[in-house]
Amino acid sequence: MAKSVHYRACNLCEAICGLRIEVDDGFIVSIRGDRDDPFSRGHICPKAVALQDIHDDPDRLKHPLRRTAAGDWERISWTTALDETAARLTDTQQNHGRDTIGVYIGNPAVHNLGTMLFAPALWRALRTKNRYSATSVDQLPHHLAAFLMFGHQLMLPIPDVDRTDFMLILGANPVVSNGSLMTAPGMARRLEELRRRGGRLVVVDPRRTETARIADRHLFIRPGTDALFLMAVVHTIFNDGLDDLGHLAGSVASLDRLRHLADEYPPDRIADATGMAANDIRTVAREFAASSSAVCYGRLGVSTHAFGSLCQWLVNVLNIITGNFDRPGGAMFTRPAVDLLSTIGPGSVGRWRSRVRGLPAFGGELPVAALAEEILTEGEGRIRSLVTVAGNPVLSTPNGCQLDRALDGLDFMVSVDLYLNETTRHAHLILPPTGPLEHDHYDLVFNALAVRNVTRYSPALFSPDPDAMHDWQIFEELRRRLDRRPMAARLGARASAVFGPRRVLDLGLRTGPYGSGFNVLGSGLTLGALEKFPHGVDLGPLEPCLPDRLFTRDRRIELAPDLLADDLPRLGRVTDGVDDRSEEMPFRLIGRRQTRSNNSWMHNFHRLVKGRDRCTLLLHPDDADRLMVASGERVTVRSRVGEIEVPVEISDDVMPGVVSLPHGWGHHRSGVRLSTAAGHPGASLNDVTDEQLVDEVIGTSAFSGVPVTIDPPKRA
Ligand SMILES: Nc1nc2c(c(=O)[nH]1)N[C@H]1C(S)=C(S)[C@@H](COP(=O)(O)OP(=O)(O)OC[C@H]3O[C@@H](n4cnc5c(=O)[nH]c(N)nc54)[C@H](O)[C@@H]3O)O[C@H]1N2
Ligand SMILES: Nc1nc2c(c(=O)[nH]1)N[C@H]1C(S)=C(S)[C@@H](COP(=O)(O)OP(=O)(O)OC[C@H]3O[C@@H](n4cnc5c(=O)[nH]c(N)nc54)[C@H](O)[C@@H]3O)O[C@H]1N2
Ligand code: SF4
Ligand SMILES: [Mo]
Repeated sequence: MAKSVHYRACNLCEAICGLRIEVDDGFIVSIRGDRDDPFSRGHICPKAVALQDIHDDPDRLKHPLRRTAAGDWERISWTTALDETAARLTDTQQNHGRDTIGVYIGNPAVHNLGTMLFAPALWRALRTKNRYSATSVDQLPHHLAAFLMFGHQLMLPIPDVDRTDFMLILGANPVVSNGSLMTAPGMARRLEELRRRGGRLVVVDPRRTETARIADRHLFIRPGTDALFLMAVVHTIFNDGLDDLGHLAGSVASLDRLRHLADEYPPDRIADATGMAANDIRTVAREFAASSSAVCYGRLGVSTHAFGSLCQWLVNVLNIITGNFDRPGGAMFTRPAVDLLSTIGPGSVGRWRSRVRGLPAFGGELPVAALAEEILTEGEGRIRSLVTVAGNPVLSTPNGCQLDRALDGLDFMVSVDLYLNETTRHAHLILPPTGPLEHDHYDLVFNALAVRNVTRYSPALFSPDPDAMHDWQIFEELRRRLDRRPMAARLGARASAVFGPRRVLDLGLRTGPYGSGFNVLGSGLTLGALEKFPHGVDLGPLEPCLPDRLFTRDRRIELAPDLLADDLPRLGRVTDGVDDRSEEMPFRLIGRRQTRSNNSWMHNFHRLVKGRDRCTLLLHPDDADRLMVASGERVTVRSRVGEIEVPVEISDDVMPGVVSLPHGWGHHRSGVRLSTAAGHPGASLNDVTDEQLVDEVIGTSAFSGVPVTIDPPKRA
C-alpha cells in the first residue's frame, strides 16, 4: 500500500479541529493540524494523537463478549449477542413493565453521526421513561433556559468570540477544555486576538485557571453563588439605567417583572455570600454595558451547579438587556447546514417524574442523579435491566460507588462500548462498535454550536474488519428485533436504515438552509458537493435572525419564566448566609479539566498519561498550613457519601476553603480491561460527589462546591 494523506475532523471534543493524517502501508505515520482547514487553521491539542492510540489499542474490544458464570468473558457471534440482548430486554419488559428498562447514553454518542441518527429509533422502540444521559451532568440548564426563553431547547446562543470587545466568562476554562457550547478550535489564540484588538477578558472562577491567567481580570467567587453575582450585575445595569434592548426592544416579554426581581439583589447585599467586592461587581456591570459589544458566557462550572438553571437564564438575560443578543460581538444563533431545530422537538419539562425522588423529566430524559436509586429501590417500576451506550457513569455521575453497587444487582445489562471500563465491567453483554477512524463522520451537533457557520464531512480512514458493526448498525439490528410499534412507524425507521447515515445526512444537507437557493458552492449543498472540500467549508459569520427564529408562541423572548422566577426564594437562602453544612464540612470541592484528559477515557494511552500523577487535590497554602500537610502528602477527602485518598498539590490558584480535583480517574476497580490506565489509577472525584445535591428546578447534578472535609495523613 502506498502513502496517503487524509483530512478529517477530530471527534474527541467539541472543537472539531481539522486533522491531517498520514498513513503508510495501513499504519498511521503522523497526525497533525490541518493548516488548510478554514476554521481550525492548523490548531490541535495533545489529545488528537489519541485517535491513533484508540485505533491501535490492544485493549479495544473488537468482538461481542458475554460474561460467563465464572466471571470471565467469552467471545460470541453478533447474531447470538443481538438475539440474546433483544430476548433479555423483551423478557424484562413483558414480565415487569416497559419502564423497568433503563438507558444511559454517554458523551461520545454526540460525537458519532451514526449514533445521533439511529439511536433515537431504538429508544422509541423501547418506550421506557427511564432514559438518562450525560446531559444532566452537563448542559441541561442551557436547554431549559433556551426552552423557556426562546421556545426551543436547541436554540443555544453562541458567544461571538471572534468579534466581541468584552468577554465575561463564568465557570469555564476554554483554554484547557477547548470550549463547550462554543465550538471554536484554538480558543487560546482567539482570546489572545480579542485582547490584541483592544478587547477585554474577565474570568469569574473559584480557581485562577489557565484561562484566567490570560485574562485582563480574574475574580474569585465562592462556588455555587454565581446566580447572586449575575443578579447583582443585572441589578446594576437596571439601577444605573444602562439597559438597552437594541433591535429586540419590541421582541421581549416580562421586562418589568425581571426588573422587579433584580431589585432584590444590590451588589452590597450579596457581596459577602459570593466572596466578591461589591465595587468589583459594579465595575464588571458598567464595563460590560459600556463596551461597544460584549458577551457573557457561562459553562460547566455554572451548569452543574445547585442554581445552574438560574445561572444560564441570567447569562442570557445579561446579554439581552445590554443589547448584546443576536448581534455581532454578542451572543448569536448559528445557521448550520443541517437544521436540527426543525427535526428535533422544542422540549418539555416535567411530563413525568422519577419514581423514587420525583425529579422531573426534560425532553424525555430523567436526571442521572436518580439512576442508582431507581435500580436499588424496591417496588413496582424498579429498573431491572440497563442499556448503556458510549458512557462511563460509574466515574462520571455523582456517588459513583452507589451506582457501581446498583449495577451489580441488575437482572441484565448490555453495553455498547469500545472498552471494558468501570461501568461496562458490570454488563452481561458488551457490543463493541467500530472505532472512530473506521466510520464516516459529520458533526451534526458541533457545526450547529460553532462560532462561525461551518460544515465538513470526513470519510472513514480504514475499513473495519468484515465482521465488525458500526454503532448505528447495532442500534438498527436491536430496534428491528424489539420494535413492537405499529407498522407505519417501523417502516419509517426501516427506510432510513436501508439508506444508512450517508443518505440521511445527504437528505439533511439538501433540505437544509444552504441546500438550495442560498448559493455557496455553485449549486446548493449536497453530500457529494461537500466531499469535494476535504478541509471543510466556511459558510460565513453568524448573522442576526431574531425575532423570526423564535419558537415562542408570541415570537417574543420570555425574560422572566415562572419556573425560574419561582426558584428565587431558594436562592434567597444562600444570600442570607444559610449554609448549615459549614461547620461539619468546611471545604467546598470543585472539579478541574486537564489538557491530556477527556472525561474518563483518555487514560489508557501512554502518551497522554505519562509523567507525574495528575489526579491531585489543589489546596490553598493557608489551608495546608492549618492542616499541616505538605505537597505530595496524601489526604482523605470525605463527603456525605464516601471518601477517597489523594495527593495534595499546594497552590494559591484556588480560593481558601476551596479544593479542586479532576474527574474521570479511579481506574483501580477490578475487572476493568484498561492496562495502561491501571498503572495510573488516581481516584474518582465522583466517589465523593453527592447524588442528592441537584439543581432542584431540573435535577442537574451540582458538582460546584460539594461540601467535604479534608483529613490530614495519619502520622505515627
Ligand atoms: N464531578 C464531575 N463529574 C462529571 C463532570 C465534571 O466536570 N465533574 N463532567 C461531566 C461531563 S461534562 C460529561 S460530558 C460526562 C461524561 O461522562 P460519560 O459520557 O459517561 O463518560 P465518558 O468518559 O465520556 O465515556 C466514554 C466512554 O464512551 C466510549 N466511546 C467512545 N467513543 C465511542 C463510540 O463511538 N461508540 C461507543 N459505543 N462508545 C464510545 C469509550 O470507550 C468510553 O468507555 O461526565 C460528567 N461528569
Ligand atoms: N482537556 C479536556 N477537554 C475537555 C474535556 C475534558 O475532560 N478534558 N471535556 C469536554 C466536555 S464533555 C465538556 S462539557 C467541556 C467543559 O468545558 P468547560 O465548560 O470549559 O469546563 P471546565 O474546564 O470543567 O471548567 C469549569 C470551570 O468552572 C469552575 N467552577 C467550578 N465551580 C464553580 C462555581 O461555582 N462558579 C464558577 N464561576 N466557576 C466554577 C472550575 O474551577 C472550572 O474552571 O470540556 C470538554 N473538553
Ligand atoms: S482540541 Fe478537541 S477537537 Fe481539537 S485536537 Fe484536541 S481533542 Fe481534538
Ligand atoms: Mo460534557
